[in-house]
Amino acid sequence: MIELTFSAEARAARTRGAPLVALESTIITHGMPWPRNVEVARQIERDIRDAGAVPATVAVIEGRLHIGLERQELQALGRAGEVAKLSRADLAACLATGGTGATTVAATMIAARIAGIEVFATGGIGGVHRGAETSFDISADLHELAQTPVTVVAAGAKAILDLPKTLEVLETLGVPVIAYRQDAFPAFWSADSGLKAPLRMDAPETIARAHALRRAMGLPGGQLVANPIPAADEIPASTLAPVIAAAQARADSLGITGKAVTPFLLQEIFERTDGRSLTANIALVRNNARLAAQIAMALTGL
Ligand code: PSU
Ligand code: MN
Repeated sequence: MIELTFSAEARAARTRGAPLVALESTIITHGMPWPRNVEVARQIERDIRDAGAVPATVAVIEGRLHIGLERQELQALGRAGEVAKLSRADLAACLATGGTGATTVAATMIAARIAGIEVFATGGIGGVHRGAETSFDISADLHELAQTPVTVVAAGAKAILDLPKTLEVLETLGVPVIAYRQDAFPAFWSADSGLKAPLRMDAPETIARAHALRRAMGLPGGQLVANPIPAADEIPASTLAPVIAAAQARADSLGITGKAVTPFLLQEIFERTDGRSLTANIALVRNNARLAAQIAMALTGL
């Protein structure tokens, strides 16, 4: 059996049956620059506490799967330069070799399931990349949503992706895609991708009920809650479109492939928007953390 290392806070929450929200660590190590990344990670944890739930940031440290990080562990992870990016394929290998790594959406969902945590907040999930018809680059996050019963709150899929194809794959895999309080599927830095989301819900309690019903029916897989970025923080899609196209062209010309693609594109967009993409990214993750806390609380009330 796998031995989990709980933070003191997460362990106490489990003991008293308090609502927990899992958080990923790849956005700390590969999505944001030091030292801002650690400040933001702590802020997100505070947002979850302020909303009435308990945060559990997931990572692998020296071969141990951590559910919740102590202050100094989070600090060390955010500061370390070369940390592995762990998805479904890498998680067990990293544990077996005593390695250290940050968990993606897919790997965090796996860890959350093992730890009995049903709700998880992040920025944006991975999806089908542009040009996937030749590169075959489809994030393992989508397959994880199809098999692991965790409700993931994200601001849609990152706008660097091919969003229509991402929605098609989610539909094929039978993943409920639920837009929160709007009809449109959000596009990470913008609230509206121009695509309609397959489902819409307006209350955390409804999302919690749907989650519980899937569990009662024995359905594998989770739900994707697509929570739009608050209007005040959004970057219009028209501003971003040329930036994303230029970043993608650069990635293509440099021959970037595999798990390097997403971090490369995010860094390019950060530079090309003078950091505005990061400000928006932080706002949307905080917004997702608050909603995830509400869903987790609603679930414990059921
Ligand atoms: N969102 C961000 N920054 C990130 C990611 C998401 O703002 O770094 C990470 C998440 O961990 C997500 C991963 O699971 O990118 C997807 O990577 P890939 O496309 O290689 O599956
Ligand atoms: Mn990929």
